[in-house]
Amino acid sequence: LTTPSPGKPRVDTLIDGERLISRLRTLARIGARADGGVNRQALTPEDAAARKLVVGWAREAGLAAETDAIGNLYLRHTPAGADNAEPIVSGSHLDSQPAGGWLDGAYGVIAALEAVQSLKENGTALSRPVEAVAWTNEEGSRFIPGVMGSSFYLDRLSIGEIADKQDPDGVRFGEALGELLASTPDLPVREQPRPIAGLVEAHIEQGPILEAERLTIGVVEGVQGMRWMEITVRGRTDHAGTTPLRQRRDAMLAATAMVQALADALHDPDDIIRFTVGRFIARPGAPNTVADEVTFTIDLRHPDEDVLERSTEKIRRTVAEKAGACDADIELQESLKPVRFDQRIVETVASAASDLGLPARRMVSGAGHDAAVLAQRYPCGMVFVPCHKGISHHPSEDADEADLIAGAAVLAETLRRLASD
Ligand code: HGY
Ligand code: MN
Ligand code: MN
Repeated sequence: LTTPSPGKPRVDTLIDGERLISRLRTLARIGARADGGVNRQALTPEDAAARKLVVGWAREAGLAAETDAIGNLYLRHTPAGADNAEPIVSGSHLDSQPAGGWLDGAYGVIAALEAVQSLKENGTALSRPVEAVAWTNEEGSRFIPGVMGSSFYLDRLSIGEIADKQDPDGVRFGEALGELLASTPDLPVREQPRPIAGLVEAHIEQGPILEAERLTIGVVEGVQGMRWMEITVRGRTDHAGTTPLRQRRDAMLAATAMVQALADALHDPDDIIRFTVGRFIARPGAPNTVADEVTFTIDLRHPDEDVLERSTEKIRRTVAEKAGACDADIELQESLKPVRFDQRIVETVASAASDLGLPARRMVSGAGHDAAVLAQRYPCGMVFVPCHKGISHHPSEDADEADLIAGAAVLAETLRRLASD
């Protein structure tokens, strides 16, 4: 896999690959599904168990562990004399999709822990602290929106404004957060987010490019833009047997007509626009009662902000046109502009991969990440590794152990270079 030249860094000396894989396998057991996937949704007891496991490993490694008001984890190594320098940070998320895999998010947290711990154990000379982070609720699959922990860190979101958000079972975010924080009573809570010098996130590609080109490392130059909306269609319940169709205000027929019309309106022959309706809930949900309320989600993605803006206008027009006798409204729940990562960090990732003798290419991320949030204010970058058939957000998500180890070594070498300036 690697053809390091003499005097160059080596994958097997930068990190402990066995420890990385062993921790990933142990973590995957928390929220394990019978089909081999993972269901460890944000702020569930499984999420709390994962946080405690990671904090335990960090403390065993002698790292300083802290949390904050939204449950982000900060696991820091401060070299002698570097106390007042802003840290170089690396991390991702521990929460998963309901039918997710063992690597989305978890890989970035465990690779960051491995990199920070190895830099400490190797006694690497650094002029900055290095810190591994786990951001709360990146996925947004249980509590909308996603990237909550990283957004809170940047003051893009306050806990007060989301405390009453409910999950599909009606559980309040504020209540679930209280239980999560109570699960680690001995963790110091940071009152204020602290500035950082830069951030690098490791992640599986969640797409097919690296595997198809038989490459080991993706040097990520940016992340495409993303918007989440919730459409609510309101009609009237009626008896399914006695109510003539001409008198109905059928929210189900209006909403299904909208979804098809939206797919047609946003059709992109170049297949760059990503339009997804992932959740569609009809109430009251009785077979013999006309639905009076349907809510459905839209996940819209594209690398160009103007296209996102024009597509959002098309969505507004189409929803209004197809509402018929019903009322319809659109709530914009999340909006992340396309991001170009910091050139210096991108070049550092590229040269670390090259010095480690790893085949790599530059690319843009189709998936969203916490690094795209942090990049609104701080220099950021990402390291990708291939995943099998590009599959993610699916129980069969998987990757080669050698690639996972190589990606963590590139991360460690990148952090070393950025924290040695
Ligand atoms: O939705 C995303 O792109 C990320 O995987 N949560
Ligand atoms: Mn992820
Ligand atoms: Mn994900």
